[in-house]
This record gives sequence, C-alpha cells and structure tokens, in this order.
Amino acid sequence: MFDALTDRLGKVFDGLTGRGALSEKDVNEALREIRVALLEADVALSVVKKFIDDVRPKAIGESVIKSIKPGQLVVKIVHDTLVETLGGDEEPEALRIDSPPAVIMMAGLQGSGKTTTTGKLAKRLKEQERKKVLVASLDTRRPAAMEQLTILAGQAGVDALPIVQGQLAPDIARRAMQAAKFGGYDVLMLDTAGRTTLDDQMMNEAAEIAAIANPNETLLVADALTGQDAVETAKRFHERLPLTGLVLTRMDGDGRGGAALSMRSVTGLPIRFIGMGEKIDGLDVFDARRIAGRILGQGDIVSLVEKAKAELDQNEAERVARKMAKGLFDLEDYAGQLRQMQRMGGLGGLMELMPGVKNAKQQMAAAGIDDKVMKRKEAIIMSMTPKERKKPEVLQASRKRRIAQLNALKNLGGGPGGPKLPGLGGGLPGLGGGDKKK
Ligand SMILES: Nc1nc2c(ncn2[C@@H]2O[C@H](COP(=O)(O)OP(=O)(O)O)[C@@H](O)[C@H]2O)c(=O)[nH]1
Ligand SMILES: [Mg+2]
Repeated sequence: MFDALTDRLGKVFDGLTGRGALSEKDVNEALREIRVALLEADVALSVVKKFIDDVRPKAIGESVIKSIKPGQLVVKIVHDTLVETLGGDEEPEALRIDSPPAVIMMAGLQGSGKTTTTGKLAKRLKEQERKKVLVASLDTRRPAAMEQLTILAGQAGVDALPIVQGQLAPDIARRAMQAAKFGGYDVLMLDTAGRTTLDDQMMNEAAEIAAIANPNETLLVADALTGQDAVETAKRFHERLPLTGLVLTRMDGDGRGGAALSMRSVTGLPIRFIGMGEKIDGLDVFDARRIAGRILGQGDIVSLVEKAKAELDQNEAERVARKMAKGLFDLEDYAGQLRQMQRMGGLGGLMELMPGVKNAKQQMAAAGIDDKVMKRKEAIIMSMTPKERKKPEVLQASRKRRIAQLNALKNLGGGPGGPKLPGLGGGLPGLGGGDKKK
C-alpha cells in the first residue's frame, strides 16, 4: 500500500531540497505535483483540495530555520497535514465498552472482512483488555458464515453464540443480548450480513439490528483496496447507521492508498483499526502518525526538522529564562514570547497540546480570552520604539496616552472586565495603568 504515492512524493521533495529560499513559485509548483500524486493515489477530490489549501499558506509563510533546508520544511508541513487528514496526532480513543455487556456491531459489504475482523478484535479485547467476549453471527444469508465465526472464535479463545438453524437476524440479536447479559460477558460482538452492493433490504436489516441492540460501538468494515468505492460505501452506511468508527481491511495489500487517506475526512469518522493480513493477529490499532510516516517515507527529515524547531524554541526559552532571572526581561522579549505562542497555534493550539483541557478552553472562550488578546498586546509593543521596548520607564505620559489610544489600551491592564492571562499578568510589565514613572 502507498508505494506509488511514496515514490511520487519523494520525487517532489527531491526537486525542492538543495535550493535556497523557497519562492512562492517553487511552492506552487511542488503543490501542483503533490496534487497530481494524491489524485493518482485515488484520494477523494474534496480531500485533495483541502489538503493543498492547508499546506499552501504554511509552506509559503514558514520562516526558515538556519539549519534546515526549505525543502525539508515542506516535507515536515506535508507530513503534519497528512497526520491531520488521517485523524490527528492524538492518542487513539479507546472503544467505549465500559458498561457490560457492551455491544459492538460490525457492518459492511460482503467480503469486506467483517467476520475476520470480528475474530481479530475479539482476540484483542480478550488478550489485551482482559474482556470476557461473546461473538454472534447474524449472517443468515451465507450458509458457511456462522461456522466461519465459530471457528474464528475458537482461534481467538472466546465464546460464540450457539447456532440455531432458521432463526432470523433480529431474533438472533435478541438472543445474543440475553446470553451476554446472563452469561456475565463484558462485550458482545455482533457480526452482521452484507451484500456485494448496497441495497435497501440490507440497510433496513442493519438498522433494525442497531435499533434492537443499541450498540456502544458500530464499526464499519471497509476494504481499503476498493479505493473510492470504500469511501462511497462508508458515506452511505453512515447515512443509515449510527456509525462510531471505521476498520480498514487489506491494508497489507498493494492498493493505492486513496481510501485510507480519504475516509476520515469524507466521513468524519475515526479509523479505529486496520486489517493487516488474513491471520487472527493481523489487526493493528490505527495510528495516524505511523501511517503518515509510511506514506511519506521521510521519517528522518521529519524528526530532523522537529528537533531543529525544538532546539530553537529551547534556546530562546533559555535565553529568556536567563534574562528573567537577572530581571532584564523586557517588552521585546515579551513580544517574542507572544509570537512564539502564536506560532505554536495560538492559545487554542497550545491548549490542544495539553490533555484534558477542553473544559478550560471553553471557559477561556467564555471569558473572552483568545488569540486576539495576544495579537493586540504584540501590536502595542511593536508600536513602541526599540528603546522604549527595552526600557518602558522612558515612556512619557503623553506618549503612553498616545499608544493607549492607538491600540485601545483599555483592554489591557486588567481593567474591569478585562481579560487576565494566567501567568502573563493582566497588563504589560512597566506599563501599569497609572503615570507613576513620570
Ligand atoms: N489480506 C487480507 N485479507 C483479509 C483481511 N481481512 C479479511 N481478509 C480476507 O477477506 C476475505 C473475506 O473476509 P470475511 O471476513 O469473510 O468478509 P465478510 O464477508 O465481510 O465477513 C477472507 O478471505 C479473509 O481472509 C486483511 O486485513 N488482509
Ligand atoms: Mg462474514
């Protein structure tokens, strides 16, 4: 998977490395080639468009770090955008299966890998999460399907619901729920029937089962080798079923990778697992960073740039810390810190880097603290002369008033209702509301 795409992107980057500063023309040219590469990999058009639109401003606006070649920066930007497109950098969320018996429903077209994945996931839940798992086949259409699941359950070391010939899928679902409840199971996995193409009858049956079982997780299993068809299928299923996530199978095959890259963006659903082979152990937790790494094959450059950036930030932080210790931290440094925060994605971006701060973020939004506050503070500082920035006490009262007017200083200094940034103080150092330094 991804080989052709990896090759093509590699050629684009080869064309960029080694040159001096990147011009807008260089970037646009590279983006044109990346666009073609993505389209050839069968990535959905809407996703390609968004991808290019995301990369362009970052690549053109990027300030160049001395130790890094511009082409290498573009690799890093493309890498980060790939990670975003695939679902982001965060730890994959755990399945919501805490309230026993939790129900996981598997849906998808026939042959997509539902039954195989049911067995793989059952094994994983048993071995890695110590869950007591019951699997049940609701596939009444294919005679061998139920036996197939029973065999897989044996391999996984979990129980399978006994087969009752002639029972209809909704009734099997009810029986499975009873068995899971009274058998003290943590998780019940429902493997459903599929058709080779989408049809109303199949959708109705799946929706009926979902209504009966009220699943905690409804996973759509899609074959990554079918490219855009897989994406279209996922969209259609999502319209009818309360899907909570995706499993992409046959990621071990040599498809062009378009489905993997488009899925998340088109459906908005997280990819939870990828199927890597026919064996019962061939299931990996989906990791956007790892897949992005596989697509780009430029891991060395990505970590090089990350290191260089971290070092730059580290040096700057140490410099500022030394100045602070000596009591020499001036407005110039303060503006630099504000800029750095904005580079890191602003307050919102910084907050996102910290786990468990969604609430704090909402509270800050409610209190009207946002990046505008930082931008405004920076603008105020930049409207002073360098000398004033170094020594704010030289500011004359009249000049202070002018800066205040120019920049609506009323928002600073922690006046009534004015926002206060934790750790940054309400106002600017040396610029306290009064004219005490006259
Ligand atoms: N190479 C590969 N084959 C897979 C994978 N997942 C399933 N298969 C194979 O795909 C075929 C259909 O799978 P099955 O689970 O019966 O599909 P279902 O009709 O959706 O239940 C079987 O031969 C599986 O061994 C995978 O991740 N990689
Ligand atoms: Mg099946």
